[in-house]
Amino acid sequence: MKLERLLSRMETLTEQVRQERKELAQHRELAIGNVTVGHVLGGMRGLVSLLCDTSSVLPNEGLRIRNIPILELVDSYPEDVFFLLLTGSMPSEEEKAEIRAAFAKYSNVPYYVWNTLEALPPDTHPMVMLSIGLLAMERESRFRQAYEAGTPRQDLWRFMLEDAIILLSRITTLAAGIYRMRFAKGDRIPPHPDLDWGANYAAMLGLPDPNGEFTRLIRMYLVLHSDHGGGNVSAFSANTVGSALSDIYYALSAGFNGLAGPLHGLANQEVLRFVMSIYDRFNGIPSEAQLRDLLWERLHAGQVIPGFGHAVLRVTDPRFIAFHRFGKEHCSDDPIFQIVDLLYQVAPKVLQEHGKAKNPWPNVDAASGSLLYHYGMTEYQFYTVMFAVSRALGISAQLVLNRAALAPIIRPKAITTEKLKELIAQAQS
Ligand code: CMX
Repeated sequence: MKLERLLSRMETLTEQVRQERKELAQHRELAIGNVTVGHVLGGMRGLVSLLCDTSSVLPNEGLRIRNIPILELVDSYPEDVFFLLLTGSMPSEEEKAEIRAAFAKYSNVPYYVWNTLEALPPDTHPMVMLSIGLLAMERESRFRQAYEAGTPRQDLWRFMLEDAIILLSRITTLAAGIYRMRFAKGDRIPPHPDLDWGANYAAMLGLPDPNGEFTRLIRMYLVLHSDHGGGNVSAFSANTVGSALSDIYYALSAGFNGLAGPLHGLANQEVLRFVMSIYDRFNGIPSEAQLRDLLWERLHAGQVIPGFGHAVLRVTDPRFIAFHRFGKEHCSDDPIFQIVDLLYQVAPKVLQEHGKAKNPWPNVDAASGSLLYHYGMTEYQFYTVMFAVSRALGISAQLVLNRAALAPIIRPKAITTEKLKELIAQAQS
């Protein structure tokens, strides 16, 4: 694998990170927060207990990748953002060429993966196909082979990086192949070695793109979804699996299985299903009052408003802002986008009045699907695969960095209800 420039950057970075961790470890007794009963009952929400340097999510601002606000990266190429996630700086022109070539080099998916996927029942969810496709390729993991050959722990990050590049190189081919197979779009379109990662993906999906707008959307989509800190379900699950020295195929598949949940990545599918149901019910675009009544109806029925709210964010998600701007510019006449736009105006007010959600503002999933739909990707069961392909960038970078830092196995301690009651009684007496 010809990655001399990236490898040399990573060698320096690895030394730095290990030195930094050693210095931090000298303060291991310093408390940075309290664990409360609320944390134990509330899915650890707000409990600071993970280290993640690829990106951070600021409640009042949103995502920063290596401290760069995400809105400053919307025109970047996703493979350059992978380089940024991994190393902390944008690649030079030479480094860009190197990473682009590496992402193109391994883009052919082995035949046995297609055979495995073709054997599945035709109504299998595309996320299941993606997860199975990745696991089927696990036999090729260079990391596992290196581990079995007795490679010292200090050097394993190199093999995690090789696996990451091969996997990223292939995942767009795999995802596009799943799209065409699952939704009867015709033969698979082979990867084109001269195209950048995003353009290649757009081309392999095979949707019409006469003026390159869809390709631009895909590149932006891949960047916007690339990472979101370390505590979200998919990143946390993948890193937990990776911390047991499972290779990237096991780890990413685990993370994606979490992404497939409706409270996480599947929300973009749910948003489109919801928007389409609004369109069908009103035979077009509802009035503001009609939409407000419908949202209340949903809340009274104990259902969430998909695409709104967030576990960390307390403002409109900047990723939503980027998609919304793109929609305003390119699809403002599309009724599906118009309903998304109307929801943006009405839903926050309803959620505020309802008073439960801590964040009434739209998240990334509120607009992304309507844009894919506009360009002909009407099969919304596929949308979480789009999300997963993008998130593979950030999670892979996190997995490589955790191996470079020699991060230990993740093993929090659980407590029984009985013990919790005992502690509460003690505190009260
Ligand atoms: N509609 C209705 N109720 C909502 C809501 C929404 N969009 N968002 C939050 N609430 C409710 C919660 O269900 C919770 O109710 P209970 O107290 O009855 O359990 C209450 O408000 C408080 O929740 P919260 O602290 O504001 O939010 P959480 O951290 O518990 O959950 C999230 C965050 C994203 C799961 C939630 O906002 C939600 O379900 N949103 C809709 C689904 C969605 O868009 N998910 C995509 C998130 C982005 C991603 O991770 O990919």
